[in-house]
Amino acid sequence: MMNKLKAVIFDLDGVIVDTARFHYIAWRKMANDLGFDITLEQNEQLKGVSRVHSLNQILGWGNIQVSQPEFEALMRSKNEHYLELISNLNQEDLLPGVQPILDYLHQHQVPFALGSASRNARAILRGLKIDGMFSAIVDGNDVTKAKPHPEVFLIAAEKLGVAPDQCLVFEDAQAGVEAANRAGMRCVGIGDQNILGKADYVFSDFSQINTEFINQHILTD
Ligand code: B16
Ligand code: MG
Repeated sequence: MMNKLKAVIFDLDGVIVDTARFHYIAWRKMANDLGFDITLEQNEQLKGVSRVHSLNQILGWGNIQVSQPEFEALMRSKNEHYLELISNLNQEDLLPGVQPILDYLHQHQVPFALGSASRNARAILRGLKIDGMFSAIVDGNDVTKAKPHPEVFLIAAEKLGVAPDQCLVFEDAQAGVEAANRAGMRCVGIGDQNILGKADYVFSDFSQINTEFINQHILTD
C-alpha cells in the first residue's frame, strides 16, 4: 500500500481560482500599449512563473528592450491594472470542487498551505474568504527563486512542520509540477495530461477530485 501523507499544498492561480484570464488582460493591455500583441497560447507560458520572468518573456516576444526603471514601471502599472481587475473577486470565484475539499481537510484536521508564485496571493485569499483556513501561506513575497525551483514548496512544508515527502501538491502549471517533483513531493496536476504528464496524477479540474482520492493519499484520522 502507498504510504499516507500528512499535509497538502495548494497552488493558487489555476487550482483555487482562475486569475490567469486577468493576468492576460493586464499583460495584453501593456503589450498593446507598447505596440504588439500577445496570444492566449503565449499566456499559457506565463502560468506559474513569476512577475519578473513574465515581463522578461513578453518583452522578448515584442523584441523590446527597456531600462531597469522602465521595467519596474511596467511591472507596477500592470499590477495596478491587475489589482483593479481582481478587486471584485469573491467566494463565487472559487473554482468548482475546491470548497468541499478544503472543508473536508479542515474537518479532518489535515493541515494545508498555499504555495503560490503570486505576490498578491494573500489579498486574493481574503477576497475568496478562505485565508483563515490555511495553516501557512507562502507566496511570491517569501521566495527568492521562482518555480520550477522547489523553494516555495519547501518553505511551505517547513511552515507546516511536515517533511517534503509527506506533502501532496496540487498544481496547474508545468513549472509548478517540476517544482513539486524537485521538492520530492507527491503531485496532482490539474489540467491537461499532455502538459502535466510529469505529475503523479492528472485531473482535468478540481471537481474530479473526491474525498475518496483524499482518503487514499492523506491521513485523515
Ligand atoms: P503576481 P500561481 C502565478 O500564480 C501565476 O500563475 C502567474 O501567471 C503569475 O505571473 C505569478 O503568479 C505572479 O503573480 O503578479 O500576482 O505576483 O499559479 O503560482 O498561484
Ligand atoms: Mg498556478
